[in-house]
Amino acid sequence: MMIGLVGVPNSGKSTFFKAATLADIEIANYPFTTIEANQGVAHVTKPCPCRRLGVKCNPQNSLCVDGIRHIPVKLLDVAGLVPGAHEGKGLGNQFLDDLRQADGLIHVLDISGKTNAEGKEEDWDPYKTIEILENEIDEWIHGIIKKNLVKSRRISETEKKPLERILAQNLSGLGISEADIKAAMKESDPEEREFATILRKISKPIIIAANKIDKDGAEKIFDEVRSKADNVFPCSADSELALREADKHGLIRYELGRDDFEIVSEKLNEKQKRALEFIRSNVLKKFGGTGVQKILNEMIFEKLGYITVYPVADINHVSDKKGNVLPDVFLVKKGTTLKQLAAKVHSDMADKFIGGIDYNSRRKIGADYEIKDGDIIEIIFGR
Ligand SMILES: Nc1nc2c(ncn2[C@@H]2O[C@H](COP(=O)(O)OP(=O)(O)O)[C@@H](O)[C@H]2O)c(=O)[nH]1
Ligand SMILES: [Mg+2]
Repeated sequence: MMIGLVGVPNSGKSTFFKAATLADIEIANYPFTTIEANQGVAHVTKPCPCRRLGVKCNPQNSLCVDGIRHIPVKLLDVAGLVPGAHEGKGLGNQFLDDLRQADGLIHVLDISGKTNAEGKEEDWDPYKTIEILENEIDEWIHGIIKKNLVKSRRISETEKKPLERILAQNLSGLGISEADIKAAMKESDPEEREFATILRKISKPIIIAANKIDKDGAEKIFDEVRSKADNVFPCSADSELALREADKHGLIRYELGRDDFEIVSEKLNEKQKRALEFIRSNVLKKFGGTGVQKILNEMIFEKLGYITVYPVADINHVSDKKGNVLPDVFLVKKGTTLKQLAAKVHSDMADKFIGGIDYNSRRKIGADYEIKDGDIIEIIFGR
C-alpha cells in the first residue's frame, strides 16, 4: 500500500513528507522489499490489543508505543504535477508512474492563500488549486480512455469481453482496476469527461491537507474552502515536524496524533519554549492536533477502508511460534475473508488452508469468515 503526496511547489509537501516519515525505526522486518529515493515510511495508528488483553507485546512488522500500534505505510513524494502536466509539461511520465503506484493521494495545499498554482508567492484562492490539480488528473484519465475507446469497444464486441476489462488494460498504467471501471460505468459513460472524474474518485481518493493553518488569516480561508470541497482537513506540517524533532531529541514527549505534549528537558531555551507554546495554543488546542497523523489515518481507515487484523500461530498465547506476542498486524480491506487473509499471511500455504480460530469467541471460523477490525486470529494450515 502506498499513499502519494501531491501539491504545487511551496505548499509544504517536503515538510509534510519529512514530518510523517521522521521515526527512528529498523525497517528490516517491515513488509517492504525496496524503498526508492522518493519514498518513505509513515505510520498509521490504532489502539493495540495488548492493553485490552493485559499482555506485553513484541511487535515484529510494526511498533507499539504506549499501547498504540504504529502500522507502517509507504509514503510517496509524487513528482511533476503542475498545471498542464497532462499535455506534457513538467515530469509527465514520472508523474504517471507515481500515480500508478499510489492507492490514495494527499493533496498538500497552502491554505494561507499565499501560493498560486505555479508555486509562486501571490495572494491566491487555494480552492482554485484544488480544481486545477484534480482537473489535471482527470484529463490524464480522460485522455487515455478517449484515445482507446473506439478500438476498445470493437475488441470488447469481437472478443465478447466486458468493456471494463479492455479499458482496465489501457488504464493499467495508472493503476486503475477493472472493478473500479465497472463501478464508474454504473454512473456514467466512458466517453464522457465526467466519467474520468467519477473514476478518479473511486480509484484514487484524495484528501486535502489544508496546510499552514498556523498562519494569520488561514483559518478564514480554510472555512471558505471547506464549504466548497469535501475531505479538507486543517494541517500544520511545520508544527508536526518541530514536535517530532523535539521529541526525537528528548526535549519534549509527543505522541503521534495527540493534541498536546510535555516538556521533559531543561535544555530548551526561551525561544524554543515560545515556539512550542505557540504550536500548543494556535495549532494543537485549536485544531485538535497538527493534522498530519489524522490525515494519514483518515486516508487508510476511512477513505481506503482498511481494517486491522492480528494473525497469530498460537491463539492461547496470542503469539507466533517463537513466542512473540501479537507480533504482526495486517491492514486488509473491509470484506476480506479468512481465506484471503491466509493467502496474504502465507502466500505459499494458501492451498493448505484449513480454517481458523477467533480469539474473541474462541470459536472455529471458516474460509468465508469476514475479518472484523482488531480481530486476533490463529490460521490453521494442513501439512
Ligand atoms: N507556517 C507554515 N509554514 C510551512 C508549513 N509547512 C511548510 N511550510 C513552509 O513552506 C515552505 C515550503 O515548504 P516545502 O515543504 O519546501 O514545500 P514543497 O515545495 O511543497 O516541498 C517552507 O519555507 C516551509 O517551512 C506549515 O505548516 N506552516
Ligand atoms: Mg519539496
